Amino acid sequence: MKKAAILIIVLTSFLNPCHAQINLGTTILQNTVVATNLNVPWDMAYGADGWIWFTELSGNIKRMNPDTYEIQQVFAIGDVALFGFSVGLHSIVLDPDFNNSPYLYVHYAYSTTASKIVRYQYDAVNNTLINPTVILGSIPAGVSHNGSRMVILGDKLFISLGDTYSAPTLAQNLNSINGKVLRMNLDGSVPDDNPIPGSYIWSYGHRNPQGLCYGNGKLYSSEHGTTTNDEINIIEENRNYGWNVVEGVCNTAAEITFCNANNVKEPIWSWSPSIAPAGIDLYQNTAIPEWDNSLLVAVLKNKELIQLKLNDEGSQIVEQKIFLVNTYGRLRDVLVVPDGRVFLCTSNRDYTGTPISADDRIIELKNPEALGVTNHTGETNASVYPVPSDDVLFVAPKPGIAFVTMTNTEGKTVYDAKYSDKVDVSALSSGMYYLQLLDAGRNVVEKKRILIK
Ligand SMILES: [Ca+2]
Ligand SMILES: [Ca+2]
Ligand SMILES: [Ca+2]
Repeated sequence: MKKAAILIIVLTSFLNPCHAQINLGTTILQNTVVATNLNVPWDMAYGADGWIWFTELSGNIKRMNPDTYEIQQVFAIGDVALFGFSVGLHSIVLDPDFNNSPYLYVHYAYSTTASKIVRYQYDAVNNTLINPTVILGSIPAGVSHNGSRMVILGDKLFISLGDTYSAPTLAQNLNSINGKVLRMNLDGSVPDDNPIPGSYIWSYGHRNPQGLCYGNGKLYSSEHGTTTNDEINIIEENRNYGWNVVEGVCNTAAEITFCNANNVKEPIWSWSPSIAPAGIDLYQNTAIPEWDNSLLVAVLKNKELIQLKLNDEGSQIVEQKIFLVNTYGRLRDVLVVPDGRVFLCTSNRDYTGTPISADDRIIELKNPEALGVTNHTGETNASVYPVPSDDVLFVAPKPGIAFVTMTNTEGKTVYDAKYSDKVDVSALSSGMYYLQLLDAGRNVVEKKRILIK
């Protein structure tokens, strides 16, 4: 082999992002491309069935086994409209009790002027989706700024919707559902206890919120600004988030007047110039200790992953760190799975991306040293196991641990007892929980997100 050829091979393998790492100081994360040749994966959601479900812009609904990385095409939606700045099939969310209540919800455009939220039932026998039911139809859509992310809390579905791009004043119009975060019952009806009687509106004054996640008792959202003032917000009931009058914080004379008159809620973080933040997720796991209690943000325009470290209450951002700049291209979504691994999806085949031949991709980030992370041979060195569990959870003894507590995703304590190596979880409904190990003074020593089957 010629020297030049060897040099090219050496350089290629050196530059190959498949083997990239992120050095966090103590923890060294291993990055692995685990899926290739996808077409604008838009939203990823972890299911109680243990699979990572995701959408592709053109209408595909797929799921990936997070241990073997096998991908299954579950369904293709037939009436997705593809137009504008990458409008098509957007968000997906699964019923938290998916194993007993096998429903999922998707949001997509079905014409160049309208989108809808459709519920499907999962047919596990045939591994397909059946019984589509329109939960909310005729949502005005634009060539851009259609949101969207969804979160289910208890028996309520939240969705973030944009201002449709061409009509920014809709965000302040309480007769329009655009530029809003909506809250609805799972059958699409308006909850009796919404702030405006008969209206889906939960919060308003949003431009294009493309990120939504829940934790710390809070609903967090990312939002695209104009050329400045991309935002991270904490979504509160019946609050005005300013757009199209206020951008970022209330700091000009006109903004201050408007903010005082309209009880405007300012962002907890903003970026200027804009970076185009998309999907977000909350990292609450000791598998990557440096990231514990942080928002992770997938960034499109600046092609990076951002960590926003939160204070203990989750009410403020205390530090920003930026990773993977120009490593995988545009990032559309980020997903934290219960064992503490993080998955990213690229958006390089969208209207403005510059794809490589392997695009689009899903990338796994993991701490190989972490407890509780199953390795590729299927062995586990977990301190809490089995995960998922449906009966008894074993908690390995650890010095100084006096109490074990568990809370559900809404922050309600469902288990609180003196330490024992066995926690009976048979009475808990399936879904995501936080398990905390406390010392004698009830200080949290370790916290894990776990899944009950
Ligand atoms: Ca997601
Ligand atoms: Ca705002
Ligand atoms: Ca401002």
